[in-house]
Amino acid sequence: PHPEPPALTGVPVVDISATGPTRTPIQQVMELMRTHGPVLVRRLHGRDALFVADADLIADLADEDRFAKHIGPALENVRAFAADGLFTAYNDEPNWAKAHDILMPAFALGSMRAYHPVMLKVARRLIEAWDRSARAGQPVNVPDDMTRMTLDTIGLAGFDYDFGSFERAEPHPFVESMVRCLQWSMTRLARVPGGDYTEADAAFREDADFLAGVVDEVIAARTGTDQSEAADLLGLMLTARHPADGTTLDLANIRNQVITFLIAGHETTSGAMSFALYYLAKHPAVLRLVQREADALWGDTADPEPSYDDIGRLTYTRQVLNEALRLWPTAAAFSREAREDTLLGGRVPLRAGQAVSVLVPMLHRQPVWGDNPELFDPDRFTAEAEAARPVHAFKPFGTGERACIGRQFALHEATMLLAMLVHRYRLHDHADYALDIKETLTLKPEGFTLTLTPRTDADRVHAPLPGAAAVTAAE
Ligand code: FDE
Repeated sequence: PHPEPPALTGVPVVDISATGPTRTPIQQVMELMRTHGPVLVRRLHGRDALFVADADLIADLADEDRFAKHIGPALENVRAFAADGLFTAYNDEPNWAKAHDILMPAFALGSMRAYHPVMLKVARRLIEAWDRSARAGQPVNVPDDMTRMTLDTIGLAGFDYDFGSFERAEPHPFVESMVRCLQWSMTRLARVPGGDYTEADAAFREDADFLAGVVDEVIAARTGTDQSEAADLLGLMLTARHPADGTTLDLANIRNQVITFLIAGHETTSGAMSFALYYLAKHPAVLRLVQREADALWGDTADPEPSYDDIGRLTYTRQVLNEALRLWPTAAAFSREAREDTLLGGRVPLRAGQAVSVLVPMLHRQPVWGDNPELFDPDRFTAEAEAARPVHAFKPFGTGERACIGRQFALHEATMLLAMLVHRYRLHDHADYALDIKETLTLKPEGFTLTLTPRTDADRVHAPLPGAAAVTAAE
């Protein structure tokens, strides 16, 4: 219950009550911005939401002294099943800082060394499944399989729990419930006053209870044995004491964190890998460059054993992922609030606590990205290009102290898998796939399938990388 915001002079107000929100609210606001510009108020049944994509305003919102994370209506809805987990905790809820301090070390870059073997093991499950499809000449459903891979990875790396997703024809029931919970959170935003939603709410309750039940099983599999010391996230949560007061996280909060990591750790990452594969399938010249990078590391080895250090060497593959995350940041919006009454960017008046939503895909299409922002071009992420760009122009992982804790985890997992896939397969866009983006709070290319054939030694590039050649020439 914040005071009425002041009238936003000069900011267009777009009332969408007549058409209503679509099933793709992010893409809807993107369209509104293409017409009305990168700062607008979306009005729905008298409720106003301020959206921004302007690079200068977002640089201002990144100022932690004046702005903080805002738990908007969407995250309030997610709180109905993730409560005070890291993603949905209020800034001043004591469990946020406590869990953040306890879990940060587990997500530092160096910790990825510990997760690497598990990530590799799950990558191989996916490859086994894709080999079978390739032999049978069957297409693979990219987002479905990426979701299997990321769920198994976060389950095993985080909690030593095996969802066994590749042994199932349909997604794990946990995923189906989770997707419905996220959908409920999203569609609840579009409710009409006076509507009857008892059925939807009852179905949601059932799904939320199911999620909690699975998580309790995960936790029970651990407690009672003496593996609680295990060096994964769950082990850490069960045993690590906060440096300041020596207490551990309580069990209710641990359950919320496990749900949070399972949600945050897999839909976003699988979407990112799916978009990256989509762009590779559509851009053969880029695909050849990623293949060349993988070939330079692993040559003709049919089953390479990527090392932890190899992943750091896959710089072009990482650029491809970044460029996919630029065009389709899978966590497409996040919200900030003013700590005190202020003028955003010196021009938009905001009251303390008032929300501003950052529409990341449109930030990533602003003029700082050049005059052809729709073009997929991984060279936007060379070290030089990045150094030349304002730091706050790229925000796929949010901003400030509430930014994504899982960033290194996601990037390590995704970079390794992409490189392994392009090293192993030729990708065929057999259905001439037209991008169709599904929104379940996160984004993914719905119905994107590929057919695969194994690459042979003759397909592999035996020439040195262009960078290496340039160094030799300079010497
Ligand atoms: C977080 C995050 C974010 C922020 C949000 C706001 O602000 O509201 C973002 C934007 C993100 N995240 C994004 C992303 C993307 C991708 C790919 C990812 N992400 C991934 C991941 C993985 C994992 C495990 C994760 N992720 C997790 C997470 C968490 C826990 C969080 C919360 C933090 C705090 O503290 O708050 C996040 N993430 Fe992420």
